[in-house]
Amino acid sequence: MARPVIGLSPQLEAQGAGVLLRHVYLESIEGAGGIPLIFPLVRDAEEAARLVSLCDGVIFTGGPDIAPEIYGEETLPECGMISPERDLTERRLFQAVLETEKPVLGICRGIQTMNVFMGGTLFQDVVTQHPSETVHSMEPPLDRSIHTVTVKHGTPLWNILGVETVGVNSCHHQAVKDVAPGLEVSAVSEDGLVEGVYLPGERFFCGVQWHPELMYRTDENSRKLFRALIDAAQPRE
Ligand SMILES: [Mn+2]
Repeated sequence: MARPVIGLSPQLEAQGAGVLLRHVYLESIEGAGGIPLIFPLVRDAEEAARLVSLCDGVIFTGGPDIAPEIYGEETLPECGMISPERDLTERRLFQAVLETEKPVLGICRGIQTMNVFMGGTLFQDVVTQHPSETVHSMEPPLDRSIHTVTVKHGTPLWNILGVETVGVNSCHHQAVKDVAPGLEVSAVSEDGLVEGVYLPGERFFCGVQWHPELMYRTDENSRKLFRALIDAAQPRE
């Protein structure tokens, strides 16, 4: 069987110095049997559609905060660094992905990308807007569980992981607030934050707030998630 190609949205270095991506994303895709391909900054819808057409699946990766104006909110002082170029690139890529049936996985910022570009909103700062005892911005090492999430029975995520409670890492200071129309919740943290979403239907469309790529080497649940993406992305003749 041909190995599926998985496109990844890039992290941008400050002041346009370059694009980069933590290597664990690539290792996780390769480990699960896929071929990773890092996207460039995308100039327009045509470029986005062409790039997506070259891939069998897409991952929206972690990164800085999404500009609150995109979901119609004033920027609070607690909002972090934003990247307008990345917001634009991912808006174009996400629109292109939505026009296909290709499998898509959103990781950390990626679940927020999915939610915002489908019409949802974010907590701009979890600590001030959703205070709790649960640590969502953990200190390194990041390849360990810091809180649990409850996986909703019967959701695609539950079908993939086969468990109702999973320990996850957590490196986010923002989170899904209002879930976008059309999206459904698949996982909730112990303090009630949305940590997983999906689009109902046959297609693999999964967002998670944690970082399975950072736990790929040590955590079977993380490997299951990447394998499920690669399975769904398998080119069909
Ligand atoms: Mn968390």
